[in-house]
Amino acid sequence: MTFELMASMMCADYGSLEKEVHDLETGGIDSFHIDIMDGRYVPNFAMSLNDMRYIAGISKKPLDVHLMIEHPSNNIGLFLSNLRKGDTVYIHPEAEYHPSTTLQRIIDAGMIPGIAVNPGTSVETVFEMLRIVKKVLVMSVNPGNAGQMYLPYVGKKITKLLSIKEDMDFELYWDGACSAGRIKEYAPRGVKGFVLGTTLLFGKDRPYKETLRNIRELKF
Ligand code: S6P
Ligand code: MG
Repeated sequence: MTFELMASMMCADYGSLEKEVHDLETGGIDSFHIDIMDGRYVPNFAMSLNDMRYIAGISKKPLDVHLMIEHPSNNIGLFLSNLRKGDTVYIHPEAEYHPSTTLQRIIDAGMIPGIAVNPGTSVETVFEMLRIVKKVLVMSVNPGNAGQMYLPYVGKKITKLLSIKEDMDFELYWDGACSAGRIKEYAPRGVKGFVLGTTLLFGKDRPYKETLRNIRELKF
Protein backbone atom coordinates (compact mmCIF):
# COMPACT_ATOMS: atom_id res chain seq x y z
CA MET A 1 0.00 0.00 0.00
CA THR A 2 1.43 3.38 -0.90
CA PHE A 3 0.90 6.45 1.21
CA GLU A 4 2.94 9.58 1.86
CA LEU A 5 4.68 10.51 5.09
CA MET A 6 5.36 14.17 5.90
CA ALA A 7 7.57 15.37 8.76
CA SER A 8 6.08 18.17 10.88
CA MET A 9 9.16 20.38 11.06
CA MET A 10 7.88 22.52 13.94
CA CYS A 11 8.66 19.43 16.04
CA ALA A 12 12.28 19.19 14.84
CA ASP A 13 15.39 20.11 16.83
CA TYR A 14 16.34 23.62 15.70
CA GLY A 15 19.77 23.26 17.25
CA SER A 16 20.64 20.87 14.44
CA LEU A 17 18.11 21.56 11.73
CA GLU A 18 20.40 20.63 8.85
CA LYS A 19 21.05 17.21 10.41
CA GLU A 20 17.34 16.77 11.12
CA VAL A 21 16.52 17.41 7.46
CA HIS A 22 19.30 15.07 6.34
CA ASP A 23 18.29 12.26 8.73
CA LEU A 24 14.65 12.51 7.71
CA GLU A 25 15.59 12.44 4.03
CA THR A 26 17.86 9.44 4.36
CA GLY A 27 15.20 7.82 6.55
CA GLY A 28 12.77 8.03 3.64
CA ILE A 29 10.45 10.92 4.43
CA ASP A 30 8.38 12.03 1.42
CA SER A 31 8.06 15.74 2.19
CA PHE A 32 8.55 18.40 4.84
CA HIS A 33 5.44 19.87 6.47
CA ILE A 34 6.00 23.52 7.36
CA ASP A 35 3.59 25.00 9.93
CA ILE A 36 3.60 28.77 9.45
CA MET A 37 1.83 30.68 12.26
CA ASP A 38 1.22 34.36 12.95
CA GLY A 39 0.06 34.38 16.59
CA ARG A 40 -3.33 35.72 15.45
CA TYR A 41 -5.12 33.07 13.44
CA VAL A 42 -3.72 30.57 15.94
CA PRO A 43 -2.41 31.33 19.44
CA ASN A 44 1.16 30.31 18.67
CA PHE A 45 4.23 31.19 16.63
CA ALA A 46 5.86 28.12 15.16
CA MET A 47 7.73 28.43 11.88
CA SER A 48 8.08 31.44 9.63
CA LEU A 49 9.34 32.46 6.21
CA ASN A 50 13.06 32.09 6.98
CA ASP A 51 12.62 28.57 8.36
CA MET A 52 10.73 27.56 5.23
CA ARG A 53 13.34 29.15 2.99
CA TYR A 54 16.17 27.41 4.82
CA ILE A 55 14.62 23.97 4.42
CA ALA A 56 13.76 24.68 0.77
CA GLY A 57 17.41 25.59 0.24
CA ILE A 58 18.91 22.42 1.67
CA SER A 59 16.45 19.80 0.43
CA LYS A 60 15.04 18.81 -2.92
CA LYS A 61 12.08 17.06 -1.30
CA PRO A 62 8.71 18.77 -1.75
CA LEU A 63 7.51 21.20 0.88
CA ASP A 64 4.01 21.05 2.29
CA VAL A 65 3.34 24.55 3.57
CA HIS A 66 0.45 24.91 6.03
CA LEU A 67 -0.40 28.60 6.41
CA MET A 68 -2.10 29.24 9.74
CA ILE A 69 -2.19 33.00 9.23
CA GLU A 70 -4.91 35.63 8.97
CA HIS A 71 -5.66 36.91 5.49
CA PRO A 72 -2.92 34.99 3.71
CA SER A 73 -3.60 37.05 0.55
CA ASN A 74 -1.81 39.97 2.27
CA ASN A 75 1.58 38.28 2.11
CA ILE A 76 1.25 34.96 0.32
CA GLY A 77 3.54 36.30 -2.42
CA LEU A 78 6.46 36.10 0.02
CA PHE A 79 5.88 32.40 0.44
CA LEU A 80 5.11 31.62 -3.19
CA SER A 81 8.24 33.37 -4.45
CA ASN A 82 10.38 31.18 -2.19
CA LEU A 83 8.80 27.87 -3.17
CA ARG A 84 9.40 25.51 -6.08
CA LYS A 85 6.95 24.09 -8.63
CA GLY A 86 5.26 21.08 -7.10
CA ASP A 87 5.36 22.34 -3.53
CA THR A 88 1.97 22.47 -1.80
CA VAL A 89 0.37 25.46 -0.07
CA TYR A 90 -2.62 25.03 2.23
CA ILE A 91 -4.70 27.95 3.43
CA HIS A 92 -7.44 27.97 6.05
CA PRO A 93 -10.59 29.20 4.26
CA GLU A 94 -11.92 30.87 7.46
CA ALA A 95 -8.85 33.10 7.57
CA GLU A 96 -9.63 34.75 4.23
CA TYR A 97 -12.46 36.89 2.82
CA HIS A 98 -12.01 35.44 -0.68
CA PRO A 99 -10.29 32.10 -0.31
CA SER A 100 -10.92 31.06 -3.92
CA THR A 101 -8.98 34.11 -5.15
CA THR A 102 -6.03 33.15 -2.95
CA LEU A 103 -6.20 29.54 -4.14
CA GLN A 104 -6.07 30.80 -7.71
CA ARG A 105 -2.87 32.72 -6.90
CA ILE A 106 -1.32 29.48 -5.62
CA ILE A 107 -2.32 27.72 -8.85
CA ASP A 108 -1.01 30.57 -11.03
CA ALA A 109 2.34 30.42 -9.23
CA GLY A 110 2.67 26.73 -10.16
CA MET A 111 2.14 25.30 -6.70
CA ILE A 112 -0.39 22.70 -5.60
CA PRO A 113 -3.42 24.35 -3.94
CA GLY A 114 -4.87 22.96 -0.74
CA ILE A 115 -7.23 23.83 2.06
CA ALA A 116 -6.85 22.87 5.71
CA VAL A 117 -10.13 21.94 7.38
CA ASN A 118 -10.38 22.55 11.12
CA PRO A 119 -12.11 20.04 13.39
CA GLY A 120 -15.04 22.44 13.80
CA THR A 121 -15.41 23.20 10.08
CA SER A 122 -17.95 21.19 8.10
CA VAL A 123 -17.53 19.77 4.60
CA GLU A 124 -20.55 21.82 3.52
CA THR A 125 -18.76 25.07 4.43
CA VAL A 126 -15.83 24.34 2.12
CA PHE A 127 -17.69 22.34 -0.53
CA GLU A 128 -17.25 24.67 -3.51
CA MET A 129 -13.52 25.00 -2.83
CA LEU A 130 -13.18 21.23 -3.19
CA ARG A 131 -13.60 21.82 -6.93
CA ILE A 132 -10.49 24.03 -7.01
CA VAL A 133 -8.02 22.32 -4.68
CA LYS A 134 -5.95 19.21 -5.28
CA LYS A 135 -5.37 18.48 -1.59
CA VAL A 136 -7.46 18.66 1.58
CA LEU A 137 -5.62 18.61 4.91
CA VAL A 138 -7.99 17.36 7.57
CA MET A 139 -7.06 18.62 11.01
CA SER A 140 -7.72 16.01 13.66
CA VAL A 141 -6.58 18.46 16.38
CA ASN A 142 -7.29 22.17 16.67
CA PRO A 143 -4.65 24.18 14.80
CA GLY A 144 -1.81 25.81 16.70
CA ASN A 145 0.16 23.20 18.59
CA ALA A 146 1.85 19.84 18.33
CA GLY A 147 1.26 17.15 20.94
CA GLN A 148 -2.50 17.51 21.30
CA MET A 149 -5.16 14.83 21.77
CA TYR A 150 -6.88 13.36 18.72
CA LEU A 151 -10.48 14.58 18.37
CA PRO A 152 -12.49 11.48 17.43
CA TYR A 153 -15.47 13.39 16.00
CA VAL A 154 -13.43 14.23 12.86
CA GLY A 155 -13.79 10.59 11.81
CA LYS A 156 -17.27 11.16 10.34
CA LYS A 157 -16.01 14.10 8.29
CA ILE A 158 -13.13 12.04 6.94
CA THR A 159 -15.60 9.37 5.84
CA LYS A 160 -17.65 12.02 4.05
CA LEU A 161 -14.61 13.52 2.32
CA LEU A 162 -13.38 10.07 1.26
CA SER A 163 -16.74 9.39 -0.38
CA ILE A 164 -16.51 12.46 -2.66
CA LYS A 165 -12.78 12.79 -3.29
CA GLU A 166 -12.77 10.94 -6.62
CA ASP A 167 -15.72 12.81 -8.11
CA MET A 168 -14.30 16.13 -7.00
CA ASP A 169 -10.71 15.23 -7.82
CA PHE A 170 -8.78 15.91 -4.63
CA GLU A 171 -6.63 13.83 -2.27
CA LEU A 172 -7.01 13.69 1.49
CA TYR A 173 -4.20 14.24 4.00
CA TRP A 174 -4.17 13.85 7.77
CA ASP A 175 -2.71 16.40 10.21
CA GLY A 176 -2.63 16.00 13.99
CA ALA A 177 -1.91 13.26 16.54
CA CYS A 178 -1.07 10.73 13.86
CA SER A 179 -0.30 7.29 15.30
CA ALA A 180 0.52 3.97 13.64
CA GLY A 181 -3.01 2.84 14.49
CA ARG A 182 -4.53 5.77 12.58
CA ILE A 183 -2.38 5.01 9.53
CA LYS A 184 -3.45 1.36 9.70
CA GLU A 185 -7.08 2.39 9.85
CA TYR A 186 -7.14 5.23 7.34
CA ALA A 187 -4.53 4.44 4.65
CA PRO A 188 -6.54 1.45 3.35
CA ARG A 189 -9.65 3.65 3.31
CA GLY A 190 -7.95 6.11 0.98
CA VAL A 191 -6.22 8.80 3.05
CA LYS A 192 -3.22 9.59 0.87
CA GLY A 193 -0.73 10.99 3.39
CA PHE A 194 -0.03 11.63 7.05
CA VAL A 195 1.78 14.44 8.89
CA LEU A 196 4.04 12.92 11.54
CA GLY A 197 4.78 14.95 14.68
CA THR A 198 5.45 14.15 18.32
CA THR A 199 2.95 11.27 18.46
CA LEU A 200 4.98 9.01 16.22
CA LEU A 201 8.23 10.51 14.93
CA PHE A 202 9.84 13.32 16.95
CA GLY A 203 11.24 13.33 20.50
CA LYS A 204 11.59 9.56 20.63
CA ASP A 205 14.71 7.67 21.49
CA ARG A 206 14.69 6.05 18.08
CA PRO A 207 16.32 6.97 14.75
CA TYR A 208 13.92 8.43 12.19
CA LYS A 209 14.99 5.75 9.72
CA GLU A 210 13.77 2.99 12.03
CA THR A 211 10.43 4.66 12.79
CA LEU A 212 9.78 5.36 9.12
CA ARG A 213 10.72 1.80 8.14
CA ASN A 214 8.36 0.41 10.80
CA ILE A 215 5.53 2.53 9.38
CA ARG A 216 6.24 1.41 5.81
CA GLU A 217 6.22 -2.21 7.00
CA LEU A 218 2.84 -1.98 8.72
CA LYS A 219 0.62 -4.95 7.86
CA PHE A 220 -2.77 -3.98 6.48
C1 S6P B 1 -0.89 21.87 14.32
C2 S6P B 1 -0.04 21.64 13.13
C3 S6P B 1 0.41 20.22 12.95
C4 S6P B 1 1.27 19.68 14.06
C5 S6P B 1 1.41 18.18 13.99
C6 S6P B 1 2.07 17.66 15.19
O1 S6P B 1 -1.33 23.18 14.32
O2 S6P B 1 -0.72 21.99 11.97
O3 S6P B 1 1.07 20.07 11.71
O4 S6P B 1 2.54 20.22 14.01
O5 S6P B 1 0.16 17.62 13.86
O6 S6P B 1 1.87 16.28 15.32
P1 S6P B 1 1.53 15.67 16.73
O7 S6P B 1 1.73 14.20 16.53
O8 S6P B 1 2.50 16.27 17.71
O9 S6P B 1 0.11 16.05 17.00
MG1 MG C 1 0.16 21.38 10.10
